[in-house]
Amino acid sequence: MADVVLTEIHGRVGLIRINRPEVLNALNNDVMDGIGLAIDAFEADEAIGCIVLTGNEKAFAAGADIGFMKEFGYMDAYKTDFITRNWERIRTCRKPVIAAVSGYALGGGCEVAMMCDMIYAADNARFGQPEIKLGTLPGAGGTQRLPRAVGKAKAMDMCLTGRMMDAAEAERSGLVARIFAPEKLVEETLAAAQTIADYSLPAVMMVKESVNRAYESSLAEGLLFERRTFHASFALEDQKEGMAAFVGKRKADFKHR
Ligand code: DAK
Repeated sequence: MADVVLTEIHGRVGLIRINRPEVLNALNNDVMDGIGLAIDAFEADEAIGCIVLTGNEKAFAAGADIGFMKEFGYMDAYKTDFITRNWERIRTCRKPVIAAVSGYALGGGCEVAMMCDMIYAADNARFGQPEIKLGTLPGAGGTQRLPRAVGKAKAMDMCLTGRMMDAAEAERSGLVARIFAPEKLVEETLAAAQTIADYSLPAVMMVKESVNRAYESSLAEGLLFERRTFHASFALEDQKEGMAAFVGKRKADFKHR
């Protein structure tokens, strides 16, 4: 059986590829465990500064594996903490994770993309939360992250009708950061990830932590968190190097300290 999750290293970027093309990359425990293990390894590796999660040209992931969950009862789901155990690892990663989405990102696939720090999409990308058509609802953050990304009106529309949003609408609505041609998606995402990975890793982690606060606290609390983190950045060797390099009109040589 082929590995359902593949990894590659490109410079300071760790690439994770979901690999179940026969079922449009439907997500099961093996896939989610594989993504978690890959993140564990890239997070522990000092030589990695940014992570990219992708699928193939036809599908990022068409959702959780429907065949696997169709016979589940409430007790099975509750007692085994269904999917939650291995679905939270992307959220807890402290290095930036970029989703590179081509083709379908539906249900759990859309939710996994939204767990990442940002989404770059191919122009053929289709996003949706079609769980309503299956008699259920998004269970991995879709009803929470989608309204934060696209606003209540579009989130309600997507979750209640189960319709798909194309890449242009997703970018217009704030779900997607940038759009590329499908054949350029991974290359361009890796290039952006490399740019991020070449900056000071602790500064990058502070930016990620600080922006995420915007979602989880009031403006006053978020501003205080940002201010304290900004102050803390003056303890970085890389801050001294970055500013000295600017004044000296040379390229900064960050040591990630
Ligand atoms: N699961 C299993 N198999 C899938 C699949 C899925 N989600 N999506 C597609 N496949 C399989 C198809 O069954 C088909 O297999 P064969 O018939 O060839 O054996 C193969 O992939 C190719 O699919 P199609 O023949 O259907 O391809 P089309 O191009 O005609 O259509 C499609 C593409 C994406 C429109 C269609 O496949 C589709 O509607 N797929 C289902 C999309 C969907 O409903 N996704 C949401 C699933 S529910 C949780 C976390 C997450 C979740 C739940 C809980 N917790 C943390 C608690 C998530 C739930 C979901 O995602």
